Amino acid sequence: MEGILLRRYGGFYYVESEGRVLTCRARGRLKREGELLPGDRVEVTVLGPGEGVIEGVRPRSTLLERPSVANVEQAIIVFSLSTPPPDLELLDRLLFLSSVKGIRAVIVWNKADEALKEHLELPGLYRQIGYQVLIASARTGRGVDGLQEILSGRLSTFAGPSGVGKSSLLNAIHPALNLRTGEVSVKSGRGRHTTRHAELIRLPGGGWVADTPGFSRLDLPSMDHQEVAAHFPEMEPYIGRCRFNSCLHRCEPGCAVVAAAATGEITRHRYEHYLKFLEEIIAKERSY
Ligand SMILES: Nc1nc2c(ncn2[C@@H]2O[C@H](COP(=O)(O)OP(=O)(O)OP(=O)(O)O)[C@@H](O)[C@H]2O)c(=O)[nH]1
Ligand SMILES: [Mg+2]
Ligand SMILES: [Zn+2]
Repeated sequence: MEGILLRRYGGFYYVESEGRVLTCRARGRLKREGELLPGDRVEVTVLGPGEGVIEGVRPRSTLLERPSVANVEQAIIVFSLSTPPPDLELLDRLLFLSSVKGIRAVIVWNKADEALKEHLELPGLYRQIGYQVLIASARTGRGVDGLQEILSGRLSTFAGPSGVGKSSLLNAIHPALNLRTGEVSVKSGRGRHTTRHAELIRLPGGGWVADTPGFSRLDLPSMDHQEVAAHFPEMEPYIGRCRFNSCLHRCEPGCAVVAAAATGEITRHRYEHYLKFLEEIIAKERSY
């Protein structure tokens, strides 16, 4: 039988198959670290009522690390319009990584109920670049129906810093989940890392979502540095209009991207993050 691995706990694997959850063991090499991850499509032999054994795993369409989830189609990237204040470099890293991995990204701006004025232009700014953007509040319920619709029928993962309200949003969609949520520390303004491991949750409207622990650092993947610009959608109209074909849009003469960043057609912080990511990826290439 076919199933989807929801989570691993102790030596057991919880697999959803034909509408019920089986408690499974895994055979041989599948027990090794990293062989089976939440989101994996697995083959199961049923042994008894509610019990089975995992015999094999299908090749993955996508793989995310930290936290590890297989076959993710869509990343729900959550940031707060109040506390913790949005770390735009982390947001741009998440958008970049999703693009490189071929995973659709949706940005959710949460805590709209207490949004600070200085963050109010952010949703519009990212929408204009072409990202799908949702304004939400787990507290008032704003945007929750829209989020539910986006999650429906797909395998998604939540991502974002600690304390932005990822678990709270999931609880708002499906109160029976009763996920643990935590206070944002008054002292540091950061979340307290309430969610500790990744697991897949089956949504009542169909689809699965991984609630994940918040994080504040994200490494970029190894890739060809010539490809970096292709993952900044707002640069697309300018690429090809530079004087040199091999232009990296740093300080080359006749660069259309540099010109657009100077006039503000390309947002300053986005362009700065492009430069930073480019340097990081070049440094990675050199270290091989
Ligand atoms: N005002 C307001 N507070 C919210 C909202 N959503 C969540 N919170 C609060 O923010 C705090 C953190 O929420 P969590 O849901 O635990 O955040 P998380 O992103 O899951 O954090 P980690 O599990 O640590 O990664 C809690 O005190 C929530 O009550 C919201 O829309 N508005
Ligand atoms: Mg959480
Ligand atoms: Zn250029």
